[in-house]
Amino acid sequence: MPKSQFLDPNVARHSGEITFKPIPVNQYNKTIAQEKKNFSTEDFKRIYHDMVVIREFETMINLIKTTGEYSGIKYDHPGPAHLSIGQEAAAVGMAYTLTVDDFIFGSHRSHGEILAKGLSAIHKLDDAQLMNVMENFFDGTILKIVKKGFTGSVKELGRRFLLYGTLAEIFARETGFNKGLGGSMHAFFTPFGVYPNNAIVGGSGDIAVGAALYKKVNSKPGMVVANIGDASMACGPVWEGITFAAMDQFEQLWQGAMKGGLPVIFNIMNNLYGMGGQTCGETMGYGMPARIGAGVNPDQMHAERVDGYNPLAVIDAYNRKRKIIEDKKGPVLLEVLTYRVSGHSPSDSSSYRSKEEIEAWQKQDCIEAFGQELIKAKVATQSDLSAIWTDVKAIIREMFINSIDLEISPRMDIKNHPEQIGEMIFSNESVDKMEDRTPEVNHPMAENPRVIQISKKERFAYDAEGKPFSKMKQYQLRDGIFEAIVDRFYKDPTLIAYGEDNRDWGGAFAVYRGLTEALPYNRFFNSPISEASIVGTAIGYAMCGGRVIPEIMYCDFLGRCGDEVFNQLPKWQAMSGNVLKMPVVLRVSVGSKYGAQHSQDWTSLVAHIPGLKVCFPVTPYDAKGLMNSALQGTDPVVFFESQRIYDIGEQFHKGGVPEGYYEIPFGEPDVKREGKDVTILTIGATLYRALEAAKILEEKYGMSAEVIDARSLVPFNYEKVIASVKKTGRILISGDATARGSFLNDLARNITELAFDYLDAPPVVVGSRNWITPAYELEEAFFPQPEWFIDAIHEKIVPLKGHVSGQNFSDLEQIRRNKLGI
Ligand SMILES: Cc1ncc(C[n+]2csc(CCOP(=O)(O)OP(=O)(O)O)c2C)c(N)n1
Ligand SMILES: [Mg+2]
Repeated sequence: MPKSQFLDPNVARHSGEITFKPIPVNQYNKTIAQEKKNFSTEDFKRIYHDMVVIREFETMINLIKTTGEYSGIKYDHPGPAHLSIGQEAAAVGMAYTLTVDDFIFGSHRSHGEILAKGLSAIHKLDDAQLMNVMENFFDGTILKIVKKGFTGSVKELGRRFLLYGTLAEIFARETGFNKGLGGSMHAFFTPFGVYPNNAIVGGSGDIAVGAALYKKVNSKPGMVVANIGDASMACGPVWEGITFAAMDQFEQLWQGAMKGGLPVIFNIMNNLYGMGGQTCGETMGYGMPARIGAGVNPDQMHAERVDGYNPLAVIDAYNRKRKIIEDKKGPVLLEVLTYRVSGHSPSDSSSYRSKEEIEAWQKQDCIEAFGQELIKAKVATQSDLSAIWTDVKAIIREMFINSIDLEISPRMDIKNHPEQIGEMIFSNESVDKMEDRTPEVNHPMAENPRVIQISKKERFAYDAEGKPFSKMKQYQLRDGIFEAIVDRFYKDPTLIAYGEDNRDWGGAFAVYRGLTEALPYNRFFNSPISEASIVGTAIGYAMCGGRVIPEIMYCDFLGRCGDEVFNQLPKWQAMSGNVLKMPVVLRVSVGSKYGAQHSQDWTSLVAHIPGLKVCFPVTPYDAKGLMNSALQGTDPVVFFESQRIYDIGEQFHKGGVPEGYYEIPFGEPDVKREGKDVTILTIGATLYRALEAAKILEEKYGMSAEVIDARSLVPFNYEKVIASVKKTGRILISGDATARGSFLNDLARNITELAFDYLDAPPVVVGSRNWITPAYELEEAFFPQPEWFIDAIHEKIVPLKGHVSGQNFSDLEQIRRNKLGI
């Protein structure tokens, strides 16, 4: 139902002031003696142990990077290593209370967080559950390695499993947690609640929010922690993630069990530095990151700074913050103060900070200080602590030896299986629904006003005499997209859709009209104007097991979610070692009429990125069939639509657009008009101008053109195009993308190579000019027009008798334009 929230001018215009509550700073002040009632001796020792594991693990890698050996064993690790020596208490404190159902996301400096969360999960899982995880992960491959010759407990086995899997991943072994395709900066292990770490700093800022959205919408237990660096607090995705997480609608519009805030904690690991930039005093203005909470919402995100040099202070904060999350009062902002004693990376000469400063922090070392407190409180003796160190060093040494042995821990055998990485780029699955339960909807589909309205439309554009029905009567392209989407909403309970002005407005171009009536807020809602978080949250949502349709209103706005579209959406399936799936259908509308920043066709840009499927259907039949395929799959799809033709009827598929479900496979171009003298291959709405050109060619020059609609860009099957070229010997390729560096050129190159023997002339590309898109009234000078096709054929392929070109397609002009870069 449309919302009804009256905005009263008398209230809005009332004078007053905004007040802020104090934000707590390092207020924890309990002693170990006081904490004895909350922690057993074993608990205290476990905290110490977990910190020692991280310290020794990072020290090992530091030694390998700086001296080429550890514990007398030589090894060369050319890859990255962003270590967190000094930050152990912050990591262990963060992870200690988390359950296996709680997920953490992080960044490049996450070894400590992976180990802390992994150890916490191993402690919480019972033996049977833990064995089950280990036996089932990659068919027990890692378990077999760490079990060999080992006779200890299941928990001990778990610890070996965690250390080995992480280390093998860092060293790019196929036996690592992500088959060696993630590496140091991206390693993760979802069965322990460790979710992707991001080398694009701040990248987890919106992805983690999507994971929290998944938990909320699908009623899954647990919360999500986004571990973000203090310097990355400046990054767009972090701010956009916070904005998204703090939307009023969760409290004010979402209903029933869905009402209330997102279960997410932004955990700012404040080690006071970026690489070398000092966040307090130089590169940021917040003084303390916790301050930011004050500006976000009236709850001030329940922000506070806690002392991350004391693990108990962090644990105390997490116990309090969990209550807030369970009360559905999230999001929470927690600043955990810490210090990185190690360099940003092992090559760091620490030119940006003084020796005195490092030494001052080392004097208060979190592990040393905690150990002394344990001894003072008689919880442990020095020899207890020494025994922990001895034990940890021994296991790390053993796992190190195993992980560098090429027999035990081989790399991916790319020589013998050269396509192995290629095969991991897409999951190519066909899945009706991501979970088996009844989808939540407001009414039966047949009662939906849009569905009823569409049922009265003509599903083919022309009547029996070939006369077109009126626009209002025709089943339109937007109806095709709607039908596929609404069908999936009634099939897949995990499916959600959102974007700017999606709900009451019906989407900026009325594709979604009717969905507001059909779906509750928790399945269909308006997002903030925040393209990064629209896509980023969708990525997090899909990673956790849901299916999602984010929407970007204008293609030009893709730049605003560049990182999400270029680095996140396409890469995580392969980077995870195929642990993750990515069923995200990103709808992108290509504009026209609105000038330079609202009319760009960026299909080429997206097609360039490995890991994305890309399509651009331009008929109602194709739009419905391809959307059905996209929504049946488990791969990320960028689904382009054109604002020129949302209202176009079906002119090609005889019998009209079927009412029932059907799929059009990705990658299959479609012959929209048969011909024998020249092939015209188009991408997007250019099809209709190519058909006009074909008509002119026929009528004026007696030339019969075959027009092929690419429909998909990635994947793309060339066979049908080659078959056409075999017949015609000529091909012109066109689309609305600016020609330079375009997918059009890619098509031309491949066709040249694949059909060279059949071509009478090189393939000709007719794209848009390499300019800004001008105002609507001047668009004809920019986008390919029907006459341009004729001119290009005349000048570059075969002279047309009596034709005088309007456009200059001569070689000289081509050289001139390229010289000028236009
Ligand atoms: C988007 C992006 N910009 C820059 C970098 C290079 N870089 C890697 S780590 C880092 C500093 C990050 O500082 P912070 O967020 O405080 O995390 P810390 O390194 O202190 O753990 C920078 C600039 C990057 N990886 N990603
Ligand atoms: Mg930092």
